[in-house]
Amino acid sequence: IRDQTVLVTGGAGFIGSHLVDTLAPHNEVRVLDDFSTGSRSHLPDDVEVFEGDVRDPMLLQRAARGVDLIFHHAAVVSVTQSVDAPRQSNRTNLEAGLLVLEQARQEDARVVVASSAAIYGHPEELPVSERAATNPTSPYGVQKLALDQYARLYEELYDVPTVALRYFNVYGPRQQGPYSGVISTFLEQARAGEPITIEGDGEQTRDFVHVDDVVRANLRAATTANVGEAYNIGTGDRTSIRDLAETIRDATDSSSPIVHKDPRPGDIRHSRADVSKASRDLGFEATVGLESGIRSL
Ligand code: UD2
Repeated sequence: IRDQTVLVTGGAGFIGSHLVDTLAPHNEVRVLDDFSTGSRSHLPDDVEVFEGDVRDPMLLQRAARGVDLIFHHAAVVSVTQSVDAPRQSNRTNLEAGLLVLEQARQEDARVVVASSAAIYGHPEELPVSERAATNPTSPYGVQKLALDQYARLYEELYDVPTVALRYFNVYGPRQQGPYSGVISTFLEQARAGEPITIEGDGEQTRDFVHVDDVVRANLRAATTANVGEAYNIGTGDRTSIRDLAETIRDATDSSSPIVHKDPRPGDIRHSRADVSKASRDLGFEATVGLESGIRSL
C-alpha cells in the first residue's frame, strides 16, 4: 500500500514495528504506543509518535484523525498476565479495541485487528479452521475472541471495513522479554550455553509463523474486498517442541543440553492452522520456512 495515512497501535512492539518498517517508506505512518514493552529504537525516524495508553480516548482520537487505515496491534500479550489480572487486561485488549473500532467508524477508516489462535482453546480437530468451535482457556483468549467478533459486527452494523487476523505462534526479530515465546527463549538459552528447557515431554506441536509473513498478511488484509472476515495466519505446518529444541541447538552450534521441566498447566497439546481461507480470499501463503527463519535470527 502507498500514499495512505496509517495508524499502527502497538507500533513500537514486536509485530507492529515490523509492519511500521514496511509501511513507512511509502505512507504517512503514525504510531500509538505506551512503550511498556515496545521500544523507540524499533521505530524509523519519519513516523509520528503518539506516546501513551491506547485506552485514552483523547489520545486515540488525535492519533486517528484523518487516517485511512488502522492496524490495531496494541495489547497485553501475556496470557499469564491475563489470568492474574483479567479485568486489567480486558481494559486494554477489549475495551481499547472497541475504542479503536469506534474511532474507525468516526473516521471512515479500515481496521485490521490482531486476533489470536487463543480463541480456539483446545481445538477439537486439526488443522483448525475458522469455523471451529471457540473455547478459549484464558481471559486473553476471551478478550481476543470478543474483539474478533466486534470487528465482524462493526462491518455488519456500521459498514466499517474490518479484517481480523488470527495469529498462530509468531516469531522473529525483536520478540523479547518474559512473555516472548518459546523460540526466543530457546535461542537465548542455546546462545548462553545454558540448558534448553522443554516443558513437558516436548511432543506438543505448534504452527510457527515468521513475523515477515505476518506483515504480508496485514498488507493483504489492508486491501482485500473480503471485509468483515477473520483469517487464520499460520503456515499450516506443525513442529514439535522437541524438534524445535534440536533445530535451534544445531542452528546455533550450541552444546546446551536439552532438559525437561514440568509441563505448563493448561498447555495446549497441538495447534495447527487450516490456512485455506487466507489462501483463497487473501492470496496469502507463508513463505519463510522454520529452519531458515531461525537461522536468520
Ligand atoms: C501462544 C501465544 C499466546 C496465545 C496462545 C494461545 C506466543 C508467544 N504466544 O502461546 O499469545 O495466543 O498461543 O494458545 O505465540 N515451552 C517450552 N519451554 C519454554 C517455553 C515454552 O517447552 O521455555 C513450550 C510451552 O510449554 C508450549 C510451547 O513451548 O507447549 C509454546 O509456548 P509459547 O509460550 O511460545 O506459546 P503458546 O503456544 O503457549
